[in-house]
Amino acid sequence: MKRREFIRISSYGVGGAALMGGLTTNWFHLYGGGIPDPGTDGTRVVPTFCEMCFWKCGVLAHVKDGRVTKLQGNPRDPLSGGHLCPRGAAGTGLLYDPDRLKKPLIRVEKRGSQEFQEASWDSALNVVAENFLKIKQEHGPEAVALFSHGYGGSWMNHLFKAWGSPNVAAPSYAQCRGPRDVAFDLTFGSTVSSPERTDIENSKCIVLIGSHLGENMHNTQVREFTAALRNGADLIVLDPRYSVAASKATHWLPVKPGSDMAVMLAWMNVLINEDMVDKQYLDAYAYGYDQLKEHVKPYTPEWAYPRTGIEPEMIRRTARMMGASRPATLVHPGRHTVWHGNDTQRERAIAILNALLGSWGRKGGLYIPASVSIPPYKYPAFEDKGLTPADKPSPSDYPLADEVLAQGVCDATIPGLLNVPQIRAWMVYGTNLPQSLPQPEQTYKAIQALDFLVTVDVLPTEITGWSDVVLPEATYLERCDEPFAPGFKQPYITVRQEVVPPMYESKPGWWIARELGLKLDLPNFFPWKDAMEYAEERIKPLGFDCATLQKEGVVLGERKPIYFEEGAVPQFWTESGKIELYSQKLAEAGFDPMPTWHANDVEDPPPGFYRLLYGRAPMHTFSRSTNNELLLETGPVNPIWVNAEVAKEWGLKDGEHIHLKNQDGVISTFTSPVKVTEGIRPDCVYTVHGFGHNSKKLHRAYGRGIDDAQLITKVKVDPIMGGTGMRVNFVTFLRPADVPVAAPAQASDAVDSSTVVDSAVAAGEVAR
Ligand SMILES: Nc1nc2c(c(=O)[nH]1)N[C@H]1C(S)=C(S)[C@@H](COP(=O)(O)OP(=O)(O)OC[C@H]3O[C@@H](n4cnc5c(=O)[nH]c(N)nc54)[C@H](O)[C@@H]3O)O[C@H]1N2
Ligand SMILES: Nc1nc2c(c(=O)[nH]1)N[C@H]1C(S)=C(S)[C@@H](COP(=O)(O)OP(=O)(O)OC[C@H]3O[C@@H](n4cnc5c(=O)[nH]c(N)nc54)[C@H](O)[C@@H]3O)O[C@H]1N2
Ligand code: SF4
Ligand SMILES: [Mo]
Repeated sequence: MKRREFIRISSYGVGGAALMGGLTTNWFHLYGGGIPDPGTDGTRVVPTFCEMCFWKCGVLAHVKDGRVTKLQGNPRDPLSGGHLCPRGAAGTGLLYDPDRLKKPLIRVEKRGSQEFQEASWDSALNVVAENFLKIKQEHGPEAVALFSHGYGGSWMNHLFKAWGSPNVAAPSYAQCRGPRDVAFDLTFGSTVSSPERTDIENSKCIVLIGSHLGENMHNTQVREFTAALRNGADLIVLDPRYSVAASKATHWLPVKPGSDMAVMLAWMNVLINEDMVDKQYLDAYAYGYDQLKEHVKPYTPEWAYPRTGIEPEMIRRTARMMGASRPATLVHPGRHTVWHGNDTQRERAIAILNALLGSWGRKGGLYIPASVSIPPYKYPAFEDKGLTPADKPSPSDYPLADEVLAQGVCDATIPGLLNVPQIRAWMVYGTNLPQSLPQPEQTYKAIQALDFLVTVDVLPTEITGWSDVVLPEATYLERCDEPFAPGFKQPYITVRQEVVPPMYESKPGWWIARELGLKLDLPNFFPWKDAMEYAEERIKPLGFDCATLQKEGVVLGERKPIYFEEGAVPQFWTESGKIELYSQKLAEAGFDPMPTWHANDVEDPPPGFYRLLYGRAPMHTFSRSTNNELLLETGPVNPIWVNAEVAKEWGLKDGEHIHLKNQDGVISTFTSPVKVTEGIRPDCVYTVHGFGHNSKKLHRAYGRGIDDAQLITKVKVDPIMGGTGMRVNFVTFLRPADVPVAAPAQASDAVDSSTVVDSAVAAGEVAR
């Protein structure tokens, strides 16, 4: 194994990829301002669905002279309702991004340094297959791991099932929704899934704990949110920051970060004491009400006040507001829920509040989704070798984790860190691990320890620079993927299809998985010739064909009852068959059976430091859109929100560029402008995730803003399910002139060299 250097992928000329003009003027207003559609300038309209984020809105793509001229929402699509968000409308900014990966690349050693060489697909895939097979022979199939994110990842997941590795992980679990899914499953026997089963539209009282709808731009939710507010719904927002949602709120509660559990326990106390719970519903469906009633007795609003900063009267008033609208009160479960390491318990408190208000299964609460069920493709049975994932030191750790932990797979790659068989090779599909896993120094350590790394991506993001082989995927507008039939209010099925042929030498994921499958001697698992033949086979039993689906984009299923009051069956797949306010399963595993306040759960920032909070911007999706020319127009950088008093203390001016330095001495490579504001508590700062790319081949994104992931060198792991709590880092301010010369802090060539990474690796001995 050789040490990897970060390689800058060289560009191969812009060719036919010049960005189109004309598009930039209208797309944003189409979503926000309801400006009339300017009409198509295309000659062909192709339905498909979006992948600018993971929500999957239905799209109508207009094509003229072989080019995509406009992307619109498909009015037949229940999820988009005919509207795309700014990112969805800017999909052409990705399709025609001149920085796209264009040809397969292989790392080679030349004159003592490493560089990429362009290669044919056949030779690149041969290198992948040879390495995978060699590792399999020496260490078993489980020594090869897959990280994936995005809908196209399903082809790689299938490949890995056939290959026989259990080490398949995504940062969208232990770095995102994991605690929420486990908590709701413990309480109701089902998760809230994606799209979330939130009936925001019909809600009379919406409670947002963090969840910053309006900046978090999941289309359906934002549209329903706007509609509910227009209809006069109450809105209660808990957020240390004056978010877009907070600006619309009836009551904004600027809670001390990490103390949400205390507010929620006090809400339970008031709801129970003042008989504002849905007693009939609880008698019929819930288990453990009496224990809960006893348990929350000490958690009065007066008790919560010093812990949360929220006045007792405000806690009472908001509890009464929630109680008055029950069961049409929705305490939103959120999505990015890995905050402080006690996250499953915080999410349990959210689940329990919904139960007390009787909102699970009820109109305006959390509905029971219905879907068109598509039969699976009939493959031969996958061989069960009894292998278990290597993501935990022992099976008794994180006992309720129900998916593989991405940071665990990373740790299992570092020799000697976990007492498990070492992982030797990674395939990385659609996830930029240096920016999506916390503790990037651990990620770099793991990458250096690998025998082999192959990446499937569309852009030269950071992970590609560390790869031995880079495979350029066709974007979502150039490929077919699996048919999509989510659980939703209206059952439906939709299709992703090729709007225009793949540009350059890029190939769709299904093709890459199939070719690789054949080279890995797994032909039985790839009997179909292409994705359409595969889809045809699966859709046939439903009584229509792919041609209909391709033409319409969406076929609606039969509407089914989605609320208990209209006939949805109350079924809870918990051990007791009831809603578990008291969780026997948690008790048996040695955890609090009911959410409990532990004063030491959340540490305060040291003097001169501020808690680093992060979130979303409406016009960006993580690190994947910050090179998109259309989106950079409205979101060019990620300002650092600093409380006005704090800014005064430090003499910071609005717009002044600063570095951030964290508690472990890590200094952000790049700078961001300060946003001086009253709209954030003085104990924290905030910025948007996804900026601060250090891959120079992202010509527009390189060097723009601070990368929050770089500063997340500490995590607090949720003992229940292994989620990495990431809001436990503290930062202070550093002016560019005060940055020590030796620190990896300059926006220079140095960031591309292995020396920077070496020092980061050496500094990062923090255990997870
Ligand atoms: N535009 C856009 N939309 C997206 C995405 C995107 O990339 N771009 N990504 C999607 C994905 S995958 C996810 S997971 C979601 C994430 O979106 P959410 O689930 O909404 O994420 P949160 O972490 O809940 O929200 C961040 C908010 O939490 C606040 N916050 C920070 N700490 C605390 C605290 O201790 N208590 C409280 N009450 N609030 C706190 C922050 O100030 C910020 O306003 O967004 C989705 N939507
Ligand atoms: N510091 C920090 N870390 C976080 C978060 C945070 O807010 N802050 N958020 C967390 C959350 S909620 C989530 S869900 C995860 C998400 O983290 P990731 O899953 O890593 O998501 P992205 O950052 O969007 O990474 C996208 C990668 O996919 C590539 N890509 C885009 N489209 C395609 C495609 O069609 N095909 C292929 N093959 N590749 C494609 C992009 O070029 C990029 O390299 O990150 C988590 N990690
Ligand atoms: S929410 Fe926006 S980016 Fe996400 S799928 Fe829908 S239109 Fe695309
Ligand atoms: Mo996420």
